[in-house]
Amino acid sequence: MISLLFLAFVTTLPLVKPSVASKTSETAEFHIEASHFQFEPNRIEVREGQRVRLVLHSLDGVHGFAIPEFGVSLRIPEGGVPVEIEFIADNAGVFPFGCSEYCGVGHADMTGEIVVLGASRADETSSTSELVEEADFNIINIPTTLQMGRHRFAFRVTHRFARPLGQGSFVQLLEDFLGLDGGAQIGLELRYGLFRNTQIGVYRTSDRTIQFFGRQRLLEQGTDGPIGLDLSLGIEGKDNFQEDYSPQLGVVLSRRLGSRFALYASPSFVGNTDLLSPDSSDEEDDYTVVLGLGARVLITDTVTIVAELSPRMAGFDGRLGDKSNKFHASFGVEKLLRGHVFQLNFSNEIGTTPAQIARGQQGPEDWFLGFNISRKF
Ligand SMILES: [Cu+2]
Repeated sequence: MISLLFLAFVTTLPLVKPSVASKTSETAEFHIEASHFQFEPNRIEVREGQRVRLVLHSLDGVHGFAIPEFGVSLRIPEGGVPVEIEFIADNAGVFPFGCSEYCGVGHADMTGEIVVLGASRADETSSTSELVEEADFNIINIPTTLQMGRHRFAFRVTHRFARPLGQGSFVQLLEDFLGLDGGAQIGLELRYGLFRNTQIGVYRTSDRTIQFFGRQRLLEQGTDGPIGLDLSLGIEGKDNFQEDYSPQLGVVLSRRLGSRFALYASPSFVGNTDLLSPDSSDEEDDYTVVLGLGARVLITDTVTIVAELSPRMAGFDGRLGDKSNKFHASFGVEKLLRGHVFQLNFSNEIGTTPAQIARGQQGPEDWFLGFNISRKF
């Protein structure tokens, strides 16, 4: 500890700004933006014993910033003038920070946390400022528990090539350029942070389905216990939300294990899934309970392997008769690049909305190429 302090002391001695690269790599630097009523980012991750430099500025009025655990407390002036503070994260754990200057009605919401990873885990940890396994709001199709800042936007494109990868010979597939010539199911999604823990959005797929959805944080891993828990609500309708409405109600459970692995379970009820029965007088089976299961494994600082399965637990079981009632499965690899998440994925169906996944689709066992791109604003 003494030697660490000494090292930290020595590395900060030359206060001339352009510091040597090897020295800056010792210090974890974060730029934090304060505004009514949030910090962005509101979660930072460092290693135990690491020197941390925070550069804070306000987007509007006066705010404060305090991490009681490390004796950090300072005032952030209005007008965007940056203020800096340095400290050593000499204790492992998850510690809250918050605004220390009363700034209005949402003042109490201005909180966040600093994750200090224990020395035993330090070597397997990246110095990235976010927990990258929650880089996006969806694993592939099913939701994660990633939260949005209040009044922030996110945009997402989903694209599923309609040509099965296994159809015809490999040469034919190449001739069709891996399915790029065969049409696609394309989805566009806009998401908005209504409150700090509440997000809403709208998603439209090119078969003219429109879904409205919302997600509410109930529990946050670390702060509230060992898991993250969100409530998820939605309704989708076909023909531009004109018919065949499917209400959706579910929860999303997440569990991060270390800094590179996360597991998800998302049981949900999807109504009006059996559109094929000629007369829906038998309403008892006109719903499906889907258990969405997902995993993310961080391979490098910016590359994640993702996978999900959506087995049906109750209700309408996919297609009628002898047709396949396979459940949705998908896997992919995603790359975080300059604020965008690019994901290349393979799915056994081209459906992407909750009702499309619950209903399933007819057809032989096959796989479809697709990609997702998302961007936060
Ligand atoms: Cu405040």
